[in-house]
Amino acid sequence: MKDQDITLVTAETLRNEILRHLKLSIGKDPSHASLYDWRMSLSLALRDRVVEPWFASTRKTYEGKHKRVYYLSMEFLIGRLIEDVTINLDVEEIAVQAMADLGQDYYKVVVDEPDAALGNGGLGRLAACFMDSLATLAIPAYGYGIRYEHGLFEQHFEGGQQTESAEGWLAQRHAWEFERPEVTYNIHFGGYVSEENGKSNWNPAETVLASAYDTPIVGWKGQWANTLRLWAAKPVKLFDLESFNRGDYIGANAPERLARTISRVLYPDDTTQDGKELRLKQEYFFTSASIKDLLRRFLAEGNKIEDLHEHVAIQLNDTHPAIAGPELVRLLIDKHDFNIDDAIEMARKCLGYTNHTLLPEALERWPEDLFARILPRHHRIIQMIQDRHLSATGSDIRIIEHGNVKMGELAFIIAHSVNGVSALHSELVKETVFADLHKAYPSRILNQTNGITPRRWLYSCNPALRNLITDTIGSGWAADLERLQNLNAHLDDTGFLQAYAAAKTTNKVRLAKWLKDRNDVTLDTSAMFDVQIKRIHEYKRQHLNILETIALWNEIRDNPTANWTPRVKIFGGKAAPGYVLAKSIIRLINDVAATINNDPVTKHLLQVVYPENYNVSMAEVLIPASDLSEQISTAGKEASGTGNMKLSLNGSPTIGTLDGANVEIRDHVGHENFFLFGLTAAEAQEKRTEHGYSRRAIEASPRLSRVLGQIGAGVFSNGDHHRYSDILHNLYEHDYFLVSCDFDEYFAKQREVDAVYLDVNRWTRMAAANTAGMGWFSADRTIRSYADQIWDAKSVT
Ligand code: Z16
Repeated sequence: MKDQDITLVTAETLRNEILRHLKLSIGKDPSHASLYDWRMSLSLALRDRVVEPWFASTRKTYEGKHKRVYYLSMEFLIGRLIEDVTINLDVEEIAVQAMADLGQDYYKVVVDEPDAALGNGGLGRLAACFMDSLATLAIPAYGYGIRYEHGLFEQHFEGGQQTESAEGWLAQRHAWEFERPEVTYNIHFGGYVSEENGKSNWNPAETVLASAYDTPIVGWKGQWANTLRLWAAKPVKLFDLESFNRGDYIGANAPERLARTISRVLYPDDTTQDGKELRLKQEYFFTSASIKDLLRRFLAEGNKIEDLHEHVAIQLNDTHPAIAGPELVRLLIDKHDFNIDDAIEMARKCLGYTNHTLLPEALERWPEDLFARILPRHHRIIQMIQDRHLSATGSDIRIIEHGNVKMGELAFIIAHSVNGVSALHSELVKETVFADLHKAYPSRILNQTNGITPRRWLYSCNPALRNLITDTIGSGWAADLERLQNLNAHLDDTGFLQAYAAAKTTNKVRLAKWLKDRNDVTLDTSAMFDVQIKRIHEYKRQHLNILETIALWNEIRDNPTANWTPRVKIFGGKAAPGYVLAKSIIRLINDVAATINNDPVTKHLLQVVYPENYNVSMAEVLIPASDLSEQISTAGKEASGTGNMKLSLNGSPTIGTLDGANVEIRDHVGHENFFLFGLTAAEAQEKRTEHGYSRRAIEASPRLSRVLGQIGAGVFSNGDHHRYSDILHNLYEHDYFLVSCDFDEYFAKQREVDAVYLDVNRWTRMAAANTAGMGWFSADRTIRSYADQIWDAKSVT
């Protein structure tokens, strides 16, 4: 690929473009412009520079009749875009200069942008990383999702407890999108199915409009741009004038209210599904609009419907869009005269399904009566898909069972490919949730280990390390991350290690300043920054971490003059609003922080900080500053993890279990550069069959018994003995996640971490070896693998 002229821009031209937008798009004079006005003007000027490569990409795709990938996802957790676009267009210095010439601080403008937080966690962020890599690899692709009015809730702590408030990213104009009022589809719900001359007719009861908003996603060096198309729900009829004329002013607004509810808010549960009607409507709403849209594009190009699979690959990001299968079958039958068998076969050739979890509470199932009421025609089509599956395979696995429509089984059966997201997870998919279907379709399950975009998660968020890497191995690594291996030749070079440590210190100082400004806490930047950032969940075991923190505190107090390694324990993450035990864990962390941070005996050695409202932009500050990455989930429960990859890439060795992608990270960075502890997935499963295992483990551990005793005695709750009885009860009586069983080994491994950290050279070498070994985890590698093995899609050169 050769660089296009379009990215050639000077500070002067960019400055003039910003001024033009300030005047003509925002309607402001420079002397009266607010920070918001400057941000809008800069964003619009940058967006202009994406439009040419965007058009060029569309044109090439069309002219070359290239296959397109359609990535269907309920969530796209993209975060901020100014820095992302600037870096991808390679104009950061120019942008800084242009803003300075206008008397503005570019970085102040960057952090004024609200995060686009249209996702809960890993699954949504993965979709965003994939969009970045698809554009970088010049694979023609569309992301399809929902334009939620409110993204993930904002988290606050009140007396240490999580409260939530609505997020409002669209309260301000979203500078990056193009509204497409002409691109709309009618989406139907409810009603009944009638039969006429052997044809089924869906007579829906309700209709809403899906209206498109496009955001261009530009790849590395501006060589290619794809589209993220998000659907907003609007009323078919804006306003009920009849009601209004009757004097019914509330009733007049009813159609509007009903429709807009559908794209109003992102469901805040990551791994539980609550079977609510609105959620099902959201899923069908965006899936149906997306399928109709891709069919329209395909036919508009003069293609024959029989060739659909040659031009279209549809990937289902979890089961949330699994209704795409029956919807495509329905449209092929009703609009294109396919018979049911050919329609199913065609749908299968187009569809792939990615599984992201084994947790039973996360597997989507809909009460059959609800499902049949909202989607009566699809209900019947699913029965037909099931009948054909049963007779073709002799399997007895049903999609509809015990009055439930099971979306995992539907997705598995209607797709030609099913993949897990790490090697271990994919094996467990074969052995557990889909064991029987795997027997019926033995070549269907593949592994595609997750990846992360190195542009956002190293190049952009960690300029100190970025510059050192480029100085050491040359440029070009950001789009060819395996080149980081060239750092291995420098791991015994003292000058390199000193520079590496200096880059880490720069990032720790940046974080310390950020926390000072935000929360007025002071960090000792020579202490080890020990970081656990992710959704709060029992399986991720933040409670294991905080229990170990208490045990360490005890031991420092017992022996305050020993050679302790100073640590700052940093937590970040949100709990689902309805997840009571997770919220209890949050409160415990905050309570422990309040006690420990005020202890004059230990405060210079141990500190706990938990900044509220963890999100993508907070991750961009925390990750480069981390020394130690906590990846301590119960083995067999974390499908992959991607934060584990970001931290290791940024020179933060892992303390972790053999779970998800940790297994592969350890293999890539070297076993000697990874702090392993804990039961394996198989041992964990075995342990659960031993009666009374948790109480026995607690009684066998004086250290853990002491900690649990303190919590029960109210040491961290002003003498309240009951505040944490839920957690304590859970640990003593069930402990499904085996906190008690892994505790001692975790504590011991942490002391090993302490010892290595005191040896600065050894630690820095380990950190640098992590960076050097992580190239394989680029999402570019992941996307190439999907393109080869699942989509049969090619880069356009
Ligand atoms: C999610 O983020 C994930 C799984 C899931 O069922 C629902 C949501 Cl919202 C996560 C997995 O927990 C994580 O291990 C994985 O890395 C990530 O999906 C991307 O695959």
